[in-house]
Amino acid sequence: MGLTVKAVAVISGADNVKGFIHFIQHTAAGGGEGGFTHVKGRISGLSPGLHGFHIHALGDTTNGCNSTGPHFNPLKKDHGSPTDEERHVGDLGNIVAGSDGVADISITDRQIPLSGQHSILGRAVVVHADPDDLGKGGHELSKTTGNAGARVGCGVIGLQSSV
Ligand SMILES: [Cu+2]
Ligand SMILES: [Zn+2]
Repeated sequence: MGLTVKAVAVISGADNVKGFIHFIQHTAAGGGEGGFTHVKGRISGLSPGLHGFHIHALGDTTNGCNSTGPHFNPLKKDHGSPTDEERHVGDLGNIVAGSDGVADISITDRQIPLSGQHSILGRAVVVHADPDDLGKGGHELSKTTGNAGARVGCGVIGLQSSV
């Protein structure tokens, strides 16, 4: 079993959007290929339905979620779905809020480590007003943002005790 690193983001934003997102990195034994990060949490205060969900490049919330920069994209690729070869590192697809406005989140991804060159620590996780079209909507923003609309909630990803 490899090392574990933990982080957390406290989500806040427009209206009543709030929640917690936990990140647990499972490093492959020996530190090589095969590690993954489990993203788990709950966000409330959303409109029912799909909401784009991404890691943005900056942990700067001085102007709310608008100052968190673009999607984290160290490999200079186009926007896509988390399962696409062509995707931003920060592309985590959509989360789904129920009729009560609550989204329960559980995502496993191999491109968002909490250590090393492409670490997401100190960056922001952002939830959007609209669905992410995963790069396939044919809109002028599809290949950069998935045309997911306003940033309704966000939080900076900070290191958490791994004990
Ligand atoms: Cu986003
Ligand atoms: Zn993207």
